[in-house]
Formats: sequence, structure tokens, C-alpha cells
Amino acid sequence: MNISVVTIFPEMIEVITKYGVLAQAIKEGIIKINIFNLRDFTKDKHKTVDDYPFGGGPGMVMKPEPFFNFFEFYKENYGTPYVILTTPQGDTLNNDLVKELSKKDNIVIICGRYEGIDERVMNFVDKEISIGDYVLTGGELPAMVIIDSISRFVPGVIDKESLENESFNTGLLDHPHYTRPRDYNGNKVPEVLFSGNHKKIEIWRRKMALKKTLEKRPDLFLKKELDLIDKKALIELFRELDTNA
Ligand code: 4H7
Repeated sequence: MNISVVTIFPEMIEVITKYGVLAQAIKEGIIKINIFNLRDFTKDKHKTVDDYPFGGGPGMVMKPEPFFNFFEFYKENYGTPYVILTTPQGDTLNNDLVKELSKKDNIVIICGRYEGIDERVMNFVDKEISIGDYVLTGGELPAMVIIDSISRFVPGVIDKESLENESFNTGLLDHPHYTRPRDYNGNKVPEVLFSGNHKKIEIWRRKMALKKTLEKRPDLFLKKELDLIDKKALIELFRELDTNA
């Protein structure tokens, strides 16, 4: 998968290419990230990317020409991309949209600054995406969130089992995790995890996930279709509640 970003602050985007799972995926050639400086697509001596708004008002607007020049260059060299604009007006990003985007071969994300972008640039845009109902000073942080979230669904980046265990797939919140030491100043790891009984551990984890979901996200619990392990876990949970009462 190829993801390109167009921005006046390329160094911001570079940061995410250097760390963790994404850095590894880039090294392995599973994901390619191209960062383009919008100023490189200007033709005037001052590399101007903004101008005064027609009709007046505060602030500046991003000029159309550098974007038109960029898309001309991109199409000549890489073909036709799927173009995303990060904006507070867009559809809110969620796991389903992330999964859908992870199937595209060539994505271009354009990042707005100032008061916004000249409306004629919208001709190139396939999808406007927001990462939530708040205003940011630029589209770079949302671009980074989109890249991070979609790269996790590209085959080979995260192991399949980890993805399958995530709450958006299971419909439940995560169970608690423990590592060494077994006893931390009297704070003990639940005994069942040392039992070596994998079936028992699975039911215990499911029980804890169901309990946490009931407590913190009853809305998710109501939507959850229960399988046999869920039902067995719930029986155990009710029995415990009964003995604790
Ligand atoms: C495109 C158009 C995304 C990008 C306008 C971007 C929030 C989100 C931006 C603007 C973003 C999000 C410029 C409009 C700054 C507001 C003060 C960049 N903000 N802005 N103005 N929620 N801002 O995903």
C-alpha cells in the first residue's frame, strides 16, 4: 500500500514513519509513505501557498494552484489515487471506514491549514474525513491518525490473532492483562492464569471482558451476540455475584 501526504509541514508526518510497528512495516516494504511538501509545487519565488479570501474576512486561504500542480505530477508518476481531505466537515473516522481504506492501493491525504482550502481543490477529493468533533490548527494530526489506523489492517503489519481479539471485532472490551511479577507488593495476579488450563483461562478472560463491558459500555453489551463461551462465562459471573451478595 502506498500512502502519500501533501502538507506544508512534512516534518510532522515524518515522525510517525520512524517509530514502532509502522517503521517496521515501512522497512519490510509492506507500506510506503511518501511525504510531499506543498511548497515544492508552487512556481513563484516566495513559494506562496496562501492568499487573502475573496469576499473578505479574517485569515488566509490555501491557494488552488499548488494542489493542481501536485495532482498533475502525481498522476503522471503514480496513476490515479484515492484522495482524502482531513477536515472537521468530513465523515467521522471509525473502524469500518479504517478497514475499507486499508484495501486501497494508492491513497493521497491532503492536509489543510489556515482557514481552509480553495473550494475548487474539492474536485480532486474522493472523501472528506474528520477524526472527531473538534477543531485543529491543521489536518496533519488527523492524517497521522488515519495512516496509523489503516496500516494496522494491511496484511503483515499486525498479527492476525491480535486484530481478531480487538474489541471492535469481538464486540467486547479487552480482558485485563498481567505480566511478572506474580506478586507485586501483595498485589497478586489471578491464580487461574497459572493453571495451565487453556479452556479455563479462555472462559475467565471472557468473563472479565463481559464484566468490564457491562460496567463501562452497556451500549456495546446490548449489541453483543452471545456465543457458548459468552454464556458459560456469564453463568460463572452471575454465580460469583450471588456469592458476593
Ligand atoms: C481542512 C479545512 C481536521 C482542514 C479546514 C482538520 C479538525 C479536523 C482544516 C481546516 C482540522 C478533524 C483550518 C478549519 C483551521 C478550522 C480554524 C484543518 N480540524 N480548518 N480552522 N476534526 N483543521 O478531523
